[in-house]
Amino acid sequence: MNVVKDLLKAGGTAVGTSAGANSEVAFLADSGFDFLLFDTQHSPDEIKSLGRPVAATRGRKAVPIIRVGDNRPDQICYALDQGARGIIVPMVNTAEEARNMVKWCKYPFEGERSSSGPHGEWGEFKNYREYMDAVNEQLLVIPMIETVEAMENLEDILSVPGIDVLLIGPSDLSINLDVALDYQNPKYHAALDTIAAACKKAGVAPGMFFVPPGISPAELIAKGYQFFTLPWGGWATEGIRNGVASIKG
Ligand code: 3PY
Ligand code: MG
Repeated sequence: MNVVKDLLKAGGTAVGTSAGANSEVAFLADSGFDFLLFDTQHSPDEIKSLGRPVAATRGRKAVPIIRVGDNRPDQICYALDQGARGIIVPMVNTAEEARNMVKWCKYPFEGERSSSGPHGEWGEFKNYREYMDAVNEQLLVIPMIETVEAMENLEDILSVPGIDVLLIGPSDLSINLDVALDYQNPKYHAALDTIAAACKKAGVAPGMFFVPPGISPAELIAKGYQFFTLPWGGWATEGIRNGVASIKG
């Protein structure tokens, strides 16, 4: 019911791309990506404007995931109500913040999510309890690790039940490690390795919001990373150019 969840559990790699309210969502969701990441922290999109684009993923491969602007119950509730099948929260620095995130993502009695009826694509259920249990099980809960404080609390954060992916904010992490945007710095790579090792021990998938310049997807996968986004524009342009050239010569 959630291909990303199944992929990660099987030790595979989930590759997604960024999408927004004005993206060609149906096209992107059928292009082979495992998930589409709708960002509301660093984009002009408001969470409540994402209902239509998220609905456009229904029946298609890619799972819609929304990044909210802050770790707040209202923001997480709005994103879930748009039909998100995964929630990303930025700057989760402590175990308590991670516990709150999980609590606001899950229906009772695993959490405190408020009900407004089924939203999104979760399948058919005998009754509402079965639906809520399925969503609690299938929803991707993805806190972001972006600060030194979060690095110091890494194991505590990872011990919180219900976390599927621990997602690095590549630029914020580099800034907070005082190696701003220096993605080749040994200190940066040491942090990536520490996070990957801690995730492996905890049975949580390590992820990167985007693949930083100068680091290849293969390098990330070799480090154990299982979840990241890649830009799609170059591939689309090349494919369309080839298609048009095949007709016009
Ligand atoms: C970061 O690089 O810090 C992110 O959160 C990606 O937007
Ligand atoms: Mg960030």
